[in-house]
Amino acid sequence: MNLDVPGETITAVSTPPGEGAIALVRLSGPQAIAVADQIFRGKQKPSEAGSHLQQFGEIVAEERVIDQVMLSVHRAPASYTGEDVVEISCHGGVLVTARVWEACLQAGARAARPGEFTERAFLNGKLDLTQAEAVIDLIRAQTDLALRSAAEQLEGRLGERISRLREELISLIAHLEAYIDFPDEDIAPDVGAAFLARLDEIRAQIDALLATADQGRIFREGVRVVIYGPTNAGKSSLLNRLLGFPRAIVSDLPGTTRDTIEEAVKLRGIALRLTDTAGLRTGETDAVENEGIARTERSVASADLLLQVVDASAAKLAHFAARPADRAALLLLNKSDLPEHEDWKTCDALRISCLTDDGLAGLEDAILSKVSEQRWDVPSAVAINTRHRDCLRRALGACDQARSAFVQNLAPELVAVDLRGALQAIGEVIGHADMEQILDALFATFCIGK
Ligand SMILES: Nc1nc2c(ncn2[C@@H]2O[C@H](COP(=O)(O)OP(=O)(O)OP(=O)(O)O)[C@@H](O)[C@H]2O)c(=O)[nH]1
Ligand SMILES: [Mg+2]
Repeated sequence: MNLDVPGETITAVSTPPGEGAIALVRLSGPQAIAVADQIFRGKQKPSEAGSHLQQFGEIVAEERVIDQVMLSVHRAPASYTGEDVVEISCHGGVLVTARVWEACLQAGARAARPGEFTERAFLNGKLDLTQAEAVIDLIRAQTDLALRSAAEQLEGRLGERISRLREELISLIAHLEAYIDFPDEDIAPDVGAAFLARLDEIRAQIDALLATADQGRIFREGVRVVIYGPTNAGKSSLLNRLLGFPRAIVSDLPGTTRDTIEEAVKLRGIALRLTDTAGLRTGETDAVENEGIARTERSVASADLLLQVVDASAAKLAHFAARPADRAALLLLNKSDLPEHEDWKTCDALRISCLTDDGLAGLEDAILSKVSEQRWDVPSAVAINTRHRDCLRRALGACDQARSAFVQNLAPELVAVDLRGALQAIGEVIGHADMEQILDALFATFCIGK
């Protein structure tokens, strides 16, 4: 990718493919208005039109009228990308839209890559990187919370916190450099203590941001709820019940489900990602089952909440107890329509029946109360994504190294090297570093036209 501000004019259909009442074709770049002048016939030429005003007209290519459109010019720098932008709202037929877009290409624009408009906005300083990421989160948001979190990120809340952290680190480094320049002076003990206190404050702030990582994932994807247990316990039946449609095959043959099955569902407004897994069993298994069980174990390991399902009409199995202790979990005694096996008589757990729906309302309550217990439903202003977490973890590691170098009385130069490492890693969150690869990877996940 070219990190210089690109000189080419790009164009894309910014609305989703398919038929709609209106489609939007966008142009951005130094020639955007000249391209529009060539293909638009209206009262005014786009180059003579005021900025941010819409006007009615026709798109004409090779002397033929393609469509009647509304066109607006957004002059640099007051536009989404910071460049000259032209937006053409045409009729939303697939063919018509393609023709308008092709007319833009023929008049000298080139097809935009996914995310290129937002990339230009970033390169022109219109957005920091966290805001650019918020754009895609906003587009993809499936829940109210995800939408709110993305909107706050787009407003720059996360970027502000990261910028403040950077400023504090820069001032800490400047402080150290005073000692590098005057090597004969020892660092006075009270100065040293103040330095450590400031460094610890920075570490605490990074830690606090890191703690929002799970929250961010849950906003974006929903709470991961994994149904697991022995074969034939009724796990797939439960998935189907919670979804409200027969997604998974149910049968009385043990080992029916061999792969993990994942579906999104909203439980009274809270987004869940429900996973049904291959039943755990001991004894003779084939290669496919082994892979299924390995997948089950991976799902269990990444679950936010486990629903352990057992058949309460049958004896407790030897491997029943096997479940991670560090995870929120609910034990469900299924098949409560059948006589209960005496192994479960003293067991204090939810009793449900996927056959009669008995106890399922109580199960929903229990899931929701677990969700609020874990505070997964609490909206917070900022929540970081995986990329941010990676940068912040590196920053924290570098701060720790700086701290131990300082405590060991190593040369201030060495402490400063570690702090610069932390500064670099934190800067990557908002795009303050040399990071072509990160940018390429990030913008490639966008849709074309954004
Ligand atoms: N009586 C009764 N039968 C049930 C209930 N829930 C499930 N079943 C039956 O139990 C059998 C197994 O159900 P599944 O949902 O396929 O069980 P599973 O845990 O997904 O099984 P595997 O995929 O093989 O691990 C089927 O015959 C279901 O009809 C229940 O609440 N009561
Ligand atoms: Mg199953």
